[in-house]
Amino acid sequence: MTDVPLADTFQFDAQGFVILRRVLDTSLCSRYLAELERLFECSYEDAWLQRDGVRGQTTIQLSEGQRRINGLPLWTDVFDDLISLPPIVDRLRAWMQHPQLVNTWAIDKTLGTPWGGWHRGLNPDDYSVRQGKVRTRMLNCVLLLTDNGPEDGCLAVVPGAHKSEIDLPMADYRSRELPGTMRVTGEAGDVVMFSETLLHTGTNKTTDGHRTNLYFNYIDATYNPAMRELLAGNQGNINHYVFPPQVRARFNETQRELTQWMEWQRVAPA
Ligand SMILES: O=C(O)CCC(=O)C(=O)O
Repeated sequence: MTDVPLADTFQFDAQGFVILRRVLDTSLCSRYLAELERLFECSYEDAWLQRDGVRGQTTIQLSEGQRRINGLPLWTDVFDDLISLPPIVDRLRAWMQHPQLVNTWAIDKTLGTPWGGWHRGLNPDDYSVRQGKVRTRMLNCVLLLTDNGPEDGCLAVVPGAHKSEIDLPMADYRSRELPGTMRVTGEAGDVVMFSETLLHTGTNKTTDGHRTNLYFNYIDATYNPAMRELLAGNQGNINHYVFPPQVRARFNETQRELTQWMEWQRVAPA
């Protein structure tokens, strides 16, 4: 583990996010894109979701032009290295008490994808700084596999709103920018790390081609992911959060450490 530059910690605290440039090279991005294309073409039985009203399917058509797949390491080992990339892991450990991976997913957008809804994974009281030490109880790492230009359906945030407790009438801001919105743009290979207490959304895509990102989302070990999803009415999600022992067996030490909570989950045999 190397020391995270103080400037990064300052920026993460001030804005609620940082952008790490050129973390993945072009050939890696192409490899990941090809693997995602293969995974999007597969079918998933999701038999455990047949109960009425249980949400959390593996693949979801989010809207016209927009696909999502959840639980990536359940279906392939191609993305495993992303759990232990040093620049990401160093910052997770600097800005969280005890980071543990929960959900992993990919979103692919094409022309016509509409705006998403503004949201945050946790409330601002789950973000704090004490004696110079940042603690966010959920931190999302977005890996850009294609360029994310301002019209490509990029992520949008309100810098600093990870601490904001002022409630706006959100219905007035459907499919449009909140005051102070910033479009988070970058090139293929860049990584955005943001506190999930930050207000964020995905913007609409008005350009040709694909905008494809990976999301590796971490929570603090003191947080119970099963109860979080149960209370939110998304209890099916937990099934793609937990990797069975045969998946974790191929992990290196860092990857195992960052998924340690899964050892204590009882899962059905694959
Ligand atoms: O990149 C995007 O389109 C937004 C993704 C997002 O906010 C989410 O998956 O929760």
